[in-house]
Amino acid sequence: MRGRSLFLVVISLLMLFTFCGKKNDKGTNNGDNGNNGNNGSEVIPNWKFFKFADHGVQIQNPNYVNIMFQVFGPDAKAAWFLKLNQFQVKENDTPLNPVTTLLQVRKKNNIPYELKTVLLLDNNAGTNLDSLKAAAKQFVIKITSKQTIALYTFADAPVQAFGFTSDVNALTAAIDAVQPGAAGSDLYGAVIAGTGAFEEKYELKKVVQGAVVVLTDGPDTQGSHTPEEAAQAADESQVYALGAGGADSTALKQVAKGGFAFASSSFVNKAAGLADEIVHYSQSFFVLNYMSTLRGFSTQYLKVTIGDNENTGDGSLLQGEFRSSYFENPPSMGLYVDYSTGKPTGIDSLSLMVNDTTTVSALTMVATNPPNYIWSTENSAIVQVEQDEFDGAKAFVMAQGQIGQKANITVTDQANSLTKTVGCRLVKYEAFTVGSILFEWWAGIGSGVLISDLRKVKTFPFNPTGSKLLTSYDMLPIDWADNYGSRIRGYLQPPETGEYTFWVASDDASELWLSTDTDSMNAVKIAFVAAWTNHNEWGKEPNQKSKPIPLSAGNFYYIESLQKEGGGGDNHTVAWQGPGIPTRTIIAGQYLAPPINKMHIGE
Ligand SMILES: [Ca+2]
Ligand SMILES: [Ca+2]
Repeated sequence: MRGRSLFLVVISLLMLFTFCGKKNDKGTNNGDNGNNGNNGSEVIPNWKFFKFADHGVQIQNPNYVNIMFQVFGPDAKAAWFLKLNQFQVKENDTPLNPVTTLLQVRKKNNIPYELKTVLLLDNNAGTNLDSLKAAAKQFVIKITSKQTIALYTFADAPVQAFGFTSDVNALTAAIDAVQPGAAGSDLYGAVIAGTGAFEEKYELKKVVQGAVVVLTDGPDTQGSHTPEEAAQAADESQVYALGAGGADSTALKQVAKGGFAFASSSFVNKAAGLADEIVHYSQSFFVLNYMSTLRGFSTQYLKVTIGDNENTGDGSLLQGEFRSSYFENPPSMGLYVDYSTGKPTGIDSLSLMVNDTTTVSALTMVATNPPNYIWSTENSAIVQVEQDEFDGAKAFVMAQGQIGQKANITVTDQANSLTKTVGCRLVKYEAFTVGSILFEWWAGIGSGVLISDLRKVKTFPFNPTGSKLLTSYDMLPIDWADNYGSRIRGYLQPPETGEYTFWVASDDASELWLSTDTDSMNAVKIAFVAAWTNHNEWGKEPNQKSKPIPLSAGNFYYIESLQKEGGGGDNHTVAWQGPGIPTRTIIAGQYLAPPINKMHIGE
């Protein structure tokens, strides 16, 4: 971060398709044919036994359902080779039509996926370190796309030699640099540290899986942890072990549910084999994606099975549910940037603050193939574009030029032969100060009770009667006048990334507008009061509540509400709920910032 705050203006995170956009990434196009991206000629096992591991159902606007799971075969081996036509999906016990719903299977190359692998290298004194290092190097050289590896050594205690990286040269150098350590081998401690080095995550915008690989040629002699402790830590994770001569095979089998190999010779080849197993593991993660025809507020039930599955017991059936509350018909086929329900055609232009970074997201609507995005810029001296390493649908746009300069950015979905260009214009950098929001009022403008009665006033919006800063999104005091209109506006900075719901309450009518960025021109009406409510009465009219709106932590979004008072009581309040705001709460000043040039008004 630079001296001043750097905004990541993440606009619309509805990542209906969030796919890898890496060039020449094998298996990226055409729905992933089941190859592991590593060796296309690999023999496909003739298994008849399959077991699901459920990672949940997630829905996306306008009507996408994503079922996330993993499949294992006999002996808990990863079933990496399954194809779309081997899965059967039922909605409410009715088989899904795979054609009309555009049912697709997506794997790691088509989603924002990261495989984190911890390589634990035994370096206690007396170890045949050269042999273990050769095996470790053979392992890291087989790194695949979307995989990062961290290196730990364990003699007296586990020590991180290199953090998670996809840089094979750096890992190889780190392996070469490992020196013999203390006499004791902290094997169990290493397994505990390795399994604790990552956190698995199953969200559409980010899937993280982890694996641990132990390379050792001796037992745990250090003794600070028990084999039971190691087995308990390993139970939560996919642990693989490779033991050379002298290794404690009983102990390793106990912790290595992912796979265990014992080799006194051909140690290096076995390490490469483990690398393949781990890739299979990552390839056995599936997302079934389709466009549901179901609508309405009901809970819908899903079942997924695999044809000809000899497993009829535990894990043979995957069950899930979702609510179709906000499902709607999708817009026409095309490539959209920053699509959202409030912005159904996405954006065509973008105002960028000089020296600032903005995040944009591509979406192919009604894709026939899992998309494969490439981002580019017309002029990198003005606007630079950097594609997200793990989520190719996303790009970081950096304004490098001068105020007033313009340049286009373009995203191409190669898999669906679609292109979208967004015009970028550089504007002045603005720094926001959180803590309050601007309240403006127009007095003596008649007894009308509609927002149109405020809008038609000549002094609206540029010449309010007065203004002051509010320390929360609540016009206080209430019931203070008649025949006036008010506007509360500024910028909202959510504490976490996720979907937020907003409510507006007012007397008399009101409208609540929210932008997809800091530009007020991009604001859309998300909620309103048609008649009037009591102070902080949120449920009188259904339209007081917005749909869930995806927002990104730390970014600023322009927010504005209008209110018109005729006579009697009067109030004007906005509340929200979402990540970090567990219950519906009037928006506090710490999440609000007033417009730059109005900060000191009324103080
Ligand atoms: Ca009044
Ligand atoms: Ca009133």
